[in-house]
Amino acid sequence: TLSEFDAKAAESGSKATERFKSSGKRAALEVPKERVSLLAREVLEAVYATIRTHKVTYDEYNALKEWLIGVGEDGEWPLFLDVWVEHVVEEVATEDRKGSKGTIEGPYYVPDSPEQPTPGRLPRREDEPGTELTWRGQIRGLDGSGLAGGTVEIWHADGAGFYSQYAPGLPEWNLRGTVLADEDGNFEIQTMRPAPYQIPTDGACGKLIAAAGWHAWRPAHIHVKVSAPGHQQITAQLYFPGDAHNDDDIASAVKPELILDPKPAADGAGEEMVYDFVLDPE
Ligand code: MBD
Ligand code: FE
Repeated sequence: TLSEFDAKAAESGSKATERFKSSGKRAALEVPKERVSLLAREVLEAVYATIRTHKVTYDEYNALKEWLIGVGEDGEWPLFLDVWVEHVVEEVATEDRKGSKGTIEGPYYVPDSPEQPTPGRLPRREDEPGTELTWRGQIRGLDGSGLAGGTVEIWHADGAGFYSQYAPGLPEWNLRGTVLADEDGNFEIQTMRPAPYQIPTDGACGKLIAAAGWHAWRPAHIHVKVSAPGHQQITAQLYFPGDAHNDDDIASAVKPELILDPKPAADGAGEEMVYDFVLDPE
């Protein structure tokens, strides 16, 4: 039977699918015929090699067919791709970057979150559970100078592991906001420490995880998109030291440079941390 958590989590897949379809991302590029042919052929050759090496049976082929149908029915293509494929796309896309490390975007970004002044606070419920977290940082260029006009879009799960707009019952912009940095690139934002995140266990991705004997966890993380005029945007996630899943993230998205160093807040309320971003020029 499904726990309340699983039942809620299952909705997130179809929402992520609908959002991707209306995001315009897919229409951004017409992939040339030669490129499609090359890539499709190589992926298929890798599948043939696996079938031959491991003598895949008809029963296994039909299990795969059923499972792939289920990924679509459950709306979990964004989840599947972002958990098991995006990290390599991100690695290749950013290999020439000289500034700060980034990592995958994942399936739960929502553009145009409400703007927050600095110092500011992410939108949240009055009784938002968890530990207060204050993040101070600066957006700089490669030469070390603070960048004017910068923004930090932030989104993260709540203390129970739920993302607003993907789990029911949360205010629309809960724990999502766009922080406006000052003219020197400095920003300060208050939020709550997120919980570790378990990907939905009741959909096709969960079935794969259970059938393979894997776990479904991502370490607690804060998503960000850092921008400044004339500079390349960085998409990243920030992690907390000591999380049990920093070393075995199901989405393979943790990098040592992205692990925070939070300290008890000087004024006594929760924790505080400093984390800066260095952006490459466009
Ligand atoms: C998440 O919160 C996430 O960040 C990723 C990459 C995949 C599933 C859920
Ligand atoms: Fe996430």
